[in-house]
Amino acid sequence: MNLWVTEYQSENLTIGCRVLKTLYREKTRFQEIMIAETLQFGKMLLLDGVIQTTVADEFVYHEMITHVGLNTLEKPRRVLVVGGGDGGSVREILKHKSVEKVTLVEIDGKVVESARAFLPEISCGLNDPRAEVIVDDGIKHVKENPDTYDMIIVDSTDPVGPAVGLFGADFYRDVYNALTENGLFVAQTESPFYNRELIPRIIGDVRSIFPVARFFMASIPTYPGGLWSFTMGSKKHDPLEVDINSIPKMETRYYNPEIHSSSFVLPEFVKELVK
Ligand code: AG3
Repeated sequence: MNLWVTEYQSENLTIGCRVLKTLYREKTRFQEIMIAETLQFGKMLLLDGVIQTTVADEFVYHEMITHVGLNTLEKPRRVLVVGGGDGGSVREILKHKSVEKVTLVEIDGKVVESARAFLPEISCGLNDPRAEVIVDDGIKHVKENPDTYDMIIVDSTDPVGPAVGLFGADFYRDVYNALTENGLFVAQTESPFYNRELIPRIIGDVRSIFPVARFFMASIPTYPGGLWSFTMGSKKHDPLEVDINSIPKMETRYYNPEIHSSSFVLPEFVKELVK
C-alpha cells in the first residue's frame, strides 16, 4: 500500500507523509477531521487537510504557546485556551501549580471527542478536575467574559475560514478586556517565511492595544517552513524582564529558562517583519 497524506501549504508547496492507517475521519459542521498514523511523525491530527499536531513534535508548540507566557506572570490562576481542542495546551498549563482553572473553548466538539479517543497522550489534561471544556465560539466567549482570565492562549488553526476572526484587531481588543488587570495573551502567529503580510499586521495591532508586545519563535518540523511564530500582548509584565533563574523546574522537552529568553532573539529578516 502506498498511502500518503499531503498538506497543500500553498499552491506551489506540499508536505507529504506516508500513512500506515487512518484512525478517524469525519466531516463535521465546521471541517473535516482526520487522525492518521504516519510513519515519520506517529499519530497526526489534520483539519481540512492541514496538519495541526503530531505526537512526534507537538511538545514544541504546546510548551512554547503556554510556558513562556505563564512564567512571565506572577501566579496565574485562571487561564483560557481559545481553540486547541486536542488538549495539548491544557496539558501543559496544568503543570503550573498556581493555576486553579483552565477553560478550553473549542468551536468543534468533535475535535475534542476525537482527540480524547485517539490522542490520549495529548488530550489527557482534559480529564483533570481543574480543566473545563466548553464547546462554543471563542470569539463570543471572550467578548462575554470581561476581566476574567490571567492568561489567554489563542491555539487556532491557520487564518482561513472560522479562524480569520482570531487574527484581527477587534478580537485582540476583546482579549484585552477579558484579561485581568496584569494579564497577557499568546497567540500562534504562523510562519515568518510564508506569512510576511500577516505578521506585521498582527504585531501592529497588538502594539496598538497592549503596552507590551513581543514576538518569539520555535522550530516545529511539521509546520510550513519549520520555523513558527508566537505573538504576546501583555498589560504589564514583560517576558524579557523575567529573572530566568527564578523559573520553577518543570518537566519539559523543549522549553527551558534559556529558551525563555532566546526564543525572542530574532534573525534579521524576522526583525524586519516586526519592527
Ligand atoms: N494549531 C495549528 C497551527 C497551524 C498549523 N498550520 C499549518 N500546518 N499549515 C495547532 C493546534 C495544536 N493544538
